[in-house]
Amino acid sequence: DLLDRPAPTAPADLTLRRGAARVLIDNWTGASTVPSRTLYPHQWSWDSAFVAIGLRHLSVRRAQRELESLLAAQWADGRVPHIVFNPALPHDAYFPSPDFWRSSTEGRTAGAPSSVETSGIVQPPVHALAAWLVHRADPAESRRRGFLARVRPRLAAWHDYLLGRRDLGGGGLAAVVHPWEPGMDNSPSWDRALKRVEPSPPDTFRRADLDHGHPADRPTDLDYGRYVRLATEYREAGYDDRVVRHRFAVEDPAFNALLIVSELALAAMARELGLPGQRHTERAAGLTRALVDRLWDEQAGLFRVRDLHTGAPVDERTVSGLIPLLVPRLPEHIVRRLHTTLTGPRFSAPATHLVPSYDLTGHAFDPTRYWRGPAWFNTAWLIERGLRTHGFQTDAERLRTGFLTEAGRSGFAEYVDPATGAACGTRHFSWTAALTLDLLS
Ligand code: 9YW
Repeated sequence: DLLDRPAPTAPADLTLRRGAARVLIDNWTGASTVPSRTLYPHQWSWDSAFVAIGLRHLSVRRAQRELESLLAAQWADGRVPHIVFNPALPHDAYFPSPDFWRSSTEGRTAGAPSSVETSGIVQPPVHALAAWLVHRADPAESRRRGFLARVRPRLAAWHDYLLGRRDLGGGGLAAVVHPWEPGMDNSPSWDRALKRVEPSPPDTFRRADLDHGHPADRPTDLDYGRYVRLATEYREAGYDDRVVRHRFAVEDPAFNALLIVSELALAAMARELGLPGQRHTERAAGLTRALVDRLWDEQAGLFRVRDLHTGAPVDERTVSGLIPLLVPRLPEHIVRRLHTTLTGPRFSAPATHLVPSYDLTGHAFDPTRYWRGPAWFNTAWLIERGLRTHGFQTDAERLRTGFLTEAGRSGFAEYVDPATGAACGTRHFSWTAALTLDLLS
């Protein structure tokens, strides 16, 4: 089964395992896991998917709950919101807060739930992959609780939303409409498109992230002004994709690669449930063709973001362009080129063996500022899986070892300097811990 990684051979590190489990226990709220008690105190969408992938090694029940609680906040149009707010927290615990998004009132036409407050944008679709891996961890328990039967229709509606309302380019890929959606907020890939956006004045919002994060590790005030403007415009259009003219609209390689792998997971779920799954296999094939046709850059040796306003590829090299290595049926020459790029001077960091979020030789490279250079653990996990999918066992093993070393040394940091492993962002970060557990298992 291509969706499963073979069991690693190295002996598990008990101290690391205990440390990682401690993070997940501390960050569990009763129905889901917060990415960080301080910096991100609510439920985040793709974080929950990565967390479930790790939690399944501690408690399959909790891993199921993690995904079920997120999916319970799904909108009627199929979107899975990027944040589900904890009503017990004060509004200034995080910005933008529920009174900024106003989902239950402003999102009514788009089908936002009335019983819970959420954001109005989305994050990468890792969820079906996560649900399938959670099922596989204990199929008997999953069947007993009817886990797949309950989550599968919601996951299918989620993908329908992405491939329906969000195919803004009309080429068969899902578009993202806010830099928070691909999960890589301040990636240099968005810089040019964001120049078209007039920032909201700084005195119209208060950045709660700076109460807990170092300004040099975080996006700038100018970035935030633009994030706020785009989210405000979406809200003012009722989050209705049929009405709004998205000022920012791009096709992101990682987002779409995750959609492909998650479509394959839906096909596997359908088979398991004795339902027809052909639709999902065909979709995965169509998406793979569209990904290659629209985003592959032969000369650069990686996938590029496409800006739907200019119709042109964005001239930046980021980790997002390497993540499609995850896709099982990628043309062989593309697999080879991706491997060369990954092991070449732009993306190989010999001291940590991790993968920087941005080209080490690029004009905007910054080793500590969020998605403009630091190495993240979720992207390392995805690339490790991609390397295994295509038989690069030695490279995968090196990345796995680097991951485990740096995750432990950094106290499960949010991200690290790729050259030194120095911890950046918050510590005790959930997906770093969860994916550590997964790579140890
Ligand atoms: C923010 C929670 C989220 C991640 C994103 C990451 C960051 C939120 O934190 O975004 O405040 O900027 O970029 O990928 O899901 O961990």
